[in-house]
Amino acid sequence: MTTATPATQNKFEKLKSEKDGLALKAELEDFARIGWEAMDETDREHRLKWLGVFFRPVTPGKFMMRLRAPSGITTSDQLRVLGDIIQRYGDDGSADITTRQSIQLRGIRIEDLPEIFRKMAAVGLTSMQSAMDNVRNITGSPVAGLEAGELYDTRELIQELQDRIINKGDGNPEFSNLPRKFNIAIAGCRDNSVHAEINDLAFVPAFKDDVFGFNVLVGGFFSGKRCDAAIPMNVWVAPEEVVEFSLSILRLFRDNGLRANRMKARLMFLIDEWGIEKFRAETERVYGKTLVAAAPKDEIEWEKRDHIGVYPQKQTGLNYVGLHIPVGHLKAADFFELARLAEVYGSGEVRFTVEQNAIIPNVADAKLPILLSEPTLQKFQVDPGNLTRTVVSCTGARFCNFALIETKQHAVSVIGAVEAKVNVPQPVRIHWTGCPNSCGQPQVADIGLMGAKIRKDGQTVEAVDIFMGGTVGKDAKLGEKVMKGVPLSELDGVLVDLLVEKFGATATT
Ligand code: SRM
Ligand code: SF4
Repeated sequence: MTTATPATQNKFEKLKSEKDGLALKAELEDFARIGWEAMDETDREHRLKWLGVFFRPVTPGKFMMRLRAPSGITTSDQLRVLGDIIQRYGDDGSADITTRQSIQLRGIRIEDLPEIFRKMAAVGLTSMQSAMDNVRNITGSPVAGLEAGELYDTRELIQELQDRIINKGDGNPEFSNLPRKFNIAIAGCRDNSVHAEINDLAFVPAFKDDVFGFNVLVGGFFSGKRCDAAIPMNVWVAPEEVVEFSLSILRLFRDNGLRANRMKARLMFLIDEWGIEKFRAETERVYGKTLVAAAPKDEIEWEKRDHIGVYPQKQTGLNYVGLHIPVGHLKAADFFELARLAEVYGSGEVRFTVEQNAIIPNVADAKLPILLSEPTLQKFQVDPGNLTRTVVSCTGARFCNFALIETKQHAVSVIGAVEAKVNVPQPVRIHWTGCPNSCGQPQVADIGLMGAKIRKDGQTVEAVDIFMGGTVGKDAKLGEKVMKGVPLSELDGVLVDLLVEKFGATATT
């Protein structure tokens, strides 16, 4: 492992070398007993994240918990447990669907953690290694196994890879000290529903000599200082090789990734230093098998879909129903209601998307009209307006101390105001992110809004930088900053103008 000498270690390398975050698993009962204020500060503010538990400086004592939901899949039993966990916190208890198809819970009290972990384990939920220098939720098509046009059902592959990385939720010290966070996506669909290009390691469907497999992309990432799309590695792997191949890349990154400067510790910086040829050769060495060259073309050939609405499945007589969840925000009652709908109308499963929405699969034709007439579908709509349906937003200032602006509430109010002023002929994807870390992925949006602070009339005010030109699906491309420092108070007017000029919007009468 390339480690800096203690004198040159940054704060995070130091805290990792002093004690593995996974060690906190054995200390939860103690923390519950002594309370958050008496905890060691480094354990509380950093190492707890190895268990997926985040101290929130904005709401001290009310922790956030980031779960894992491979391919975004959950069951009604799991949703009820999640609702139950946050319900006891009243107004403090809430949750959000994340831009990696997972769920974050809010309001968590440290004294409840042992019981929360027991309840989650009983229904197969885990938050293990979902943050800090670990592998994040592995994304996959949210309609894997459901849609006729898919090339490969990636669900088992993604679950198996997660199980190996985090030892089925028990935690795995083999992968608990990476140089930095690591994102993996596996696409078996034709529309790149996972945003392959913004992951450190991505698999996209490709046929090699008529055999199905995946071309491999590496190094995609966003950060406050640099954003890059993933680049082809010139490797093709068969489905049965994906897990071992991924573990080899993780081992290579763990042992060789740059660690001195956290701003330069993502996988792309190692690729920069070595060049892609050496990176490939070193992967081959760790993998222990000759790597096959990439297939000449991949099979991503559709526009990216948002999965909102009613769609027939490949299983005759069944449909999946995509519900729009405004900015992905959920309360306890919403979890209970989603669980009920999934059980009454579907197969008890609910899936989450990277657009922070929910899908109820396996709804029989005969049950569709009754589901569509449920009052909840007024709130979680199947046919929202062309702007509302595509809004994505990161957490923002309400809970995130990096945020330069509040995001989710502004997203709802600004987009509502704009939608009242113009008719937009097609969906326009608008992504909000509270700071340059880009958790809300403004670079993949038609219009990306990144929080900023500016001086106006002698006052500091909330503003956004505007990104445009992000394309998704086939030939995905990152958008770029086109305007700086638009005050939030002027944003709806600026958006109306952009929508009219660039997206064919017309004024409502
Ligand atoms: Fe993120 C840090 C929230 C997806 C890039 N991100 C954070 C922290 C943990 C900062 C903090 O401690 O407050 C945020 C927690 C706020 C909170 O209370 O919720 C946070 N990131 C999120 C989520 C919840 C945004 C959302 O509303 O959906 C997403 C959780 C995904 C998940 O389920 O694991 C989330 N973050 C992303 C993405 C998008 C993606 O993965 O597709 C990115 C850009 C892609 C990437 O990572 O390459 C992203 N987050 C960052 C970064 C910049 C990373 C870097 O290399 O510098 C940070 C800052 C850091 O890690 O130092 C960050
Ligand atoms: Fe927080 Fe910034 Fe990420 Fe938004 S983009 S969740 S404000 S770190």
